[in-house]
Amino acid sequence: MEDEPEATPPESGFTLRKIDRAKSHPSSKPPTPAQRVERLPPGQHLTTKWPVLDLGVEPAIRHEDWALSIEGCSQGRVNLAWHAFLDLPQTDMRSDIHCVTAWSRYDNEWQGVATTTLLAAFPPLSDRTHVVLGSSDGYTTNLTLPDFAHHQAMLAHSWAGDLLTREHGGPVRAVVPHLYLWKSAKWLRSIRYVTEDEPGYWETRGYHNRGDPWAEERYR
Ligand SMILES: Nc1nc2c(c(=O)[nH]1)N[C@H]1C(S)=C(S)[C@@H](COP(=O)(O)O)O[C@H]1N2
Ligand SMILES: [Mo]
Repeated sequence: MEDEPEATPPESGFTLRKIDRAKSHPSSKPPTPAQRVERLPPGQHLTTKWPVLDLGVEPAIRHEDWALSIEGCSQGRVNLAWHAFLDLPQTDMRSDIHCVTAWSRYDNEWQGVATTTLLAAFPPLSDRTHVVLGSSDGYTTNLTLPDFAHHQAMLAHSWAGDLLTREHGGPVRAVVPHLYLWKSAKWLRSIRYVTEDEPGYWETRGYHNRGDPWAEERYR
């Protein structure tokens, strides 16, 4: 056995073609303006863990005991039990989440009911402009009707194929990924379609009323 390192073989037609392709490949050129579009909102850093943030009260709710109250819809007031909720058309969605405390997490896979599905099944009365989400821990958060109806917004019961854990808001939580995560109410128990804006828990404690991460709407 020789101890000499192997000599690099001479270029062949094959390696020359690969070298040409490498030189002309788009990723070796500076990004075009469209490619420069950022996925991470300003001031955020990426995490692969999923931190738990809440008021410290984590209600334990059995799925068979869970129900969602919907107020201000054309049916009046509706109480939707777990099985009735599962009977609504189900949606899988993948979204990035952005917490105001500056972590973001990409590619969360949610299963549940899209808010557009809920809005179609239980349409708000025509004078309703805002939505207030209420949770079993006493938490509330407010949204405009268009933000609630965003194409990525949903009421999720599962994450990555498993039922949501209690700490992340199971049985059902809101997921409104185009806004900071405090808008995504965990342990969701009521949805009120209302006629004027009603700032919620954090919105009355110094947080921004809307919370668009791309505009860094963190605080008032
Ligand atoms: N019911 C309820 N929902 C809540 C909260 C809360 O305290 N109670 N905290 C909000 C905040 S500030 C954040 S950042 C996210 C955190 O969700 P996670 O614990 O699943 O990461 O939940 C939001 N939804
Ligand atoms: Mo938060």
